[in-house]
Amino acid sequence: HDVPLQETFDATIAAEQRIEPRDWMPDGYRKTLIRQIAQHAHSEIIGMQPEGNWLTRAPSLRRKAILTAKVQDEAGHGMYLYSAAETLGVDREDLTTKLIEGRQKYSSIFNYPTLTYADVGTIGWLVDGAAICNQVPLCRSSFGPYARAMIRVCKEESFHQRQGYELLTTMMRGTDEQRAMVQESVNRWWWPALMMFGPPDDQSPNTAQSMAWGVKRHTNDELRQRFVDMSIPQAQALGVTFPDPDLAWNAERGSYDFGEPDWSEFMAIVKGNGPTNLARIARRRAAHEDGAWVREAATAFAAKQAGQTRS
Ligand code: FAQ
Repeated sequence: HDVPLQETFDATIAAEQRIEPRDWMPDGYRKTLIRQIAQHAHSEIIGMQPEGNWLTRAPSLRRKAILTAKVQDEAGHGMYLYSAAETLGVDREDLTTKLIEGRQKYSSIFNYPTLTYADVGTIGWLVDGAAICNQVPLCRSSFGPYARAMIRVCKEESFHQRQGYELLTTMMRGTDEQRAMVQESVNRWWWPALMMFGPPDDQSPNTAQSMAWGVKRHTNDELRQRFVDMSIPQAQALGVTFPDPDLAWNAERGSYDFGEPDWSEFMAIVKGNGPTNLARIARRRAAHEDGAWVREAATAFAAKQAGQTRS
């Protein structure tokens, strides 16, 4: 009764059921998941740096506690995601090596500097907002461990998004100088946030296959549009504008029209030539090297424990 492996896989995908680590899967499916999950994990880990920059300068104990919790959550997300990638037969150590050697990508958004404290709020609102928009559908991704990891990640990202928006509303109730600081920050982050969704669909080599496999549930442009539509009322409530003269309600489509992000800037950043790419990787490399003694100690301790169990 041997059903060919490919047929079983195709039937599982067609029935909207989950592929699990021990199931047979095509090499391409495994490869694309490793690529996407590793890139996602690296983004969470590198993503600690821009906001971590403000930990020692948060304006109050409350803000510092919130920001510390958020940055720690990002580390946790990286860990769940590396674990999900490991179920596909790769090793976290190897993925980290690829990241610090520039052989695997991380999100373009983390290659911009955090120049003012308002950036902490804007990142929460727009960057975590974009991340949620992209990741909620990934809770239905066809690969079980990835989809399950996304559920908890999304719950935590919702808290991150709220803390950012609440921070900005507090600043908007402050002085003119604080309001100007929020608007200036939003001006810098709006276009990079739109680029998080990836290249336009007609320039996205992976989308069609990833949709067919149920790895992705929507195209890059669909999610970008959804994000624009949900962000505009939030901006109005906050009292800020987005730096796009082409933003306009399109009654026919029931959506907002918007301008074209600068894709040459996106390509430069993805290739490693953004304003902070080198510094981000150098910092990650130093943290990894400085942590070598912890890994050695943990390995020695585990070996000792294993020895004791045997005797
Ligand atoms: N940055 O064919 P596609 C967070 C690459 S949220 C850099 O469209 P795909 C939370 C892409 O890898 C951020 N590279 O690719 C947080 C591919 O290159 P490759 C992380 C990008 O995979 C908040 C090439 O361009 N979230 O961390 C980007 O079908 C605050 C062609 O692109 C995720 O990773 C980009 N923006 O679609 C943490 C979500 N876009 O690999 C701290 C999961 C594309 O062939 C603080 N990932 N590329 O060499 C995804 O949903 C997808 O991978 C996309 C890209 C939508 C990002």
